[in-house]
Amino acid sequence: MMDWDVMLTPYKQAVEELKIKLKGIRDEYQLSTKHTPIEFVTGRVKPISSILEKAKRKHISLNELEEEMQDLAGVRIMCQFVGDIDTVVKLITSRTDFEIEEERDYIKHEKRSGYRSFHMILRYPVQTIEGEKRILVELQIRTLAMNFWATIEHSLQYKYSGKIPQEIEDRLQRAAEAAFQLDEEMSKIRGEVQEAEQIMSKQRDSLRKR
Ligand code: 0O2
Repeated sequence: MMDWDVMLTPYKQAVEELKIKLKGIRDEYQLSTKHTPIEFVTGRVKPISSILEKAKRKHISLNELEEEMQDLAGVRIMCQFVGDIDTVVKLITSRTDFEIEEERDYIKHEKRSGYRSFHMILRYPVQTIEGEKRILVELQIRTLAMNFWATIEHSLQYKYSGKIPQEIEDRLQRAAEAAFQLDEEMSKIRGEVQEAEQIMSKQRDSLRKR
């Protein structure tokens, strides 16, 4: 018999530790004058019912769960702009407290559903009373617009038990395109505002020098 509490304890620990570390990055940015690439962070350990459902669907046996189900521990970072995702990926890559096992770029290569997000599989060391345990954690990095779409699509998947009617699926794909356009427009607006600010600050500097 699987003791879920014992098995999932290091995963809970990893999620809590990573949430604190990532919120720490956000706090550091907020104290500086720089734009914060992390808007907010969430995390969860996969509920047992979802683990069992996914194991069945993907033919994963319970004894290979820890290596084969890479999202038992899941942490999500939300960003304001698409460009922030790159900044976060670079920050994560430069860290020395875990390793990166895999990257999946569903932003460049969006899923058929319309899903967009950047996934990183981390090998994270948890200190347990039995010694160090190096577990897998799935980190999802996405914009607020990507998160809005994914959250609603996910709850519809649940509502329709994974069999969303074709007409709704088509509309969700169009909604994903609208979310993409929204991200593009927000980045453009931000770029133009920054440009205008730079021009104004240069003008102020030259007026001061006169
Ligand atoms: P949860 O906890 O309910 O979110 P698969 O599960 O077969 O799609 P795989 O190999 O496990 O794929 O890895 P993948 O696709 O890199 O990551 C799986 C997780 O990404 C999912 O977890 C979702 O959180 C998210 N995701 C992937 N595709 C979609 C999608 O089309 N729509 C939404 N809303 N989210 C997606 P789970 O397993 O669904 O678990």
